[in-house]
Amino acid sequence: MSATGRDLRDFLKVLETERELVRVRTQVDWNLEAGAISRLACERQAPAPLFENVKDYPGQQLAAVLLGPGRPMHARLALALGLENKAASVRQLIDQVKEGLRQRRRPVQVERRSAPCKEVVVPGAEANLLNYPIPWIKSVDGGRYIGTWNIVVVKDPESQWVNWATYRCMLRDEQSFTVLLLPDAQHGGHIFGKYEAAGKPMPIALVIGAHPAAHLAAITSLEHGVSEAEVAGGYLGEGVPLVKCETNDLEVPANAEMVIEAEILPGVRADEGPFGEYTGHVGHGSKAGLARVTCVTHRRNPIHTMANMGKPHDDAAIPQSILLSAVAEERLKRHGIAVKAVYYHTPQVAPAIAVKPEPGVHQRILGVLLTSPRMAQHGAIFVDEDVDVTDLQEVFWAMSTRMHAKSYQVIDNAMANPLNPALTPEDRQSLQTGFWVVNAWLPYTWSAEYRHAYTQVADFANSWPEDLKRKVLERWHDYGYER
Ligand SMILES: Cc1cc2nc3c(=O)[nH]c(=O)nc-3n(C[C@H](O)[C@H](O)[C@H](O)COP(=O)(O)O)c2cc1C
Ligand SMILES: [Mn+2]
Repeated sequence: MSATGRDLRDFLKVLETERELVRVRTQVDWNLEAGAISRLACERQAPAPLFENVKDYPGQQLAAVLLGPGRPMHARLALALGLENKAASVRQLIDQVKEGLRQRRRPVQVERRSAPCKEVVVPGAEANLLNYPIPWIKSVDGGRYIGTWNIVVVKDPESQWVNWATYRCMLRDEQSFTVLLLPDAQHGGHIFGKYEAAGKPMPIALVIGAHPAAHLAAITSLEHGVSEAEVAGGYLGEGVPLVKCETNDLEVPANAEMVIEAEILPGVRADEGPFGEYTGHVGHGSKAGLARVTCVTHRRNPIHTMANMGKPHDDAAIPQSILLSAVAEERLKRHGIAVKAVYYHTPQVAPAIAVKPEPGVHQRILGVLLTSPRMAQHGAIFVDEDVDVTDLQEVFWAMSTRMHAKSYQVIDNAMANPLNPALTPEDRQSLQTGFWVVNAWLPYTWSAEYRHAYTQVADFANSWPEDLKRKVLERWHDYGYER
């Protein structure tokens, strides 16, 4: 068994031991209060709250911002990935994710009688989603959000490939909720298009409260055909137990806290949003697919979960920055491009990329990023290999000192992400926008003499002979320094 255990409850114990979880015993209202507390917890890098006493819902709990900003920032993500050191560096986290992506493991099928998520089975006709402490997170949101830290499971009717992803889901009434499906950018939306063209409902399973390894797989940007269940096994270090649904042939993590089986109706759209988003701005409302519940199964005294996105940082940005960086490094490597490192300070938006400047290399990288959904939606920042892209201060230093005004580029007609707050009214019409490229690297065409005269870095590493540096490092504490 991995260090973080097999289910959400094991993980909560790990968080508690590591002082990254607070049990909130005071009664808290699901209506805005839980949202306000968990947002402030993100902004203060305070532990994740586990609301044990939710108004109107005795016996049920609500866990918020499980992988949100901790101390240090990525502490809870490090623990979710099975690392013992919660102070693991961003670089170590990206490498751990890459290891999980390489070491995928097949899921293990389990019988329904040994699946904790089936302890209570509520048939569709009796299901009432208002029986669960679904939070209204922010005042600006369009409703109560049943799915923010969830896994939406769907099957491609053509290839039978199963996709897991996290798509926000808003409660509509006792037996229905909306699912935000975007046909161009998501697998879920693309697959739904196939059901809808055939006039058929799309069966889905909305999974709440699985082990974080499963949620991490669901939010990793993977290509069509890759099994997120196997990637979850890679992150967990062992095959994830799956069990069949009651009313469709999908499979779900057997030890999840709750599974809502439903179908998304063809040709039907309902109001969805607005919703406070990972860009730190509120995503506008639109029309979304409508899911009708066919069955609810859950553990006794289920623990519900919620994310709380907002102005950095939040529990979407923390995991997704690391996951996307790992995926981008792997994908660029597969295209034969030797980048030193990629890091997303805000996921999906504008990666910082360290690469040795060579003729054409930046264009080749842009070619890959711009044709991979979610890889780069606003822009890209290129720096030299000596810059640590995970350190915002270094990236900003490179931008401020090495970028020539004339090297700034704009690429026209890039795909627009509707959540981009900088889109003009015209961009929103055409769903196209400009893509900016910051070239914060020094031209490789300059001679060695010119570089030596004007571009030497003045820091500890570059300004003294090796033997003197070694001596200073060895004697550091002798000088009276404690750190
Ligand atoms: C907390 C959280 C909420 C998310 N909500 C959405 C969402 O509502 N819609 C969406 O398209 N992506 C959302 N994402 C991002 C996707 O889950 C992620 O990009 C995933 O890899 C998409 O999978 P897909 O490629 O199978 O569509 C969310 C991510 C997180 C961490
Ligand atoms: Mn996918």
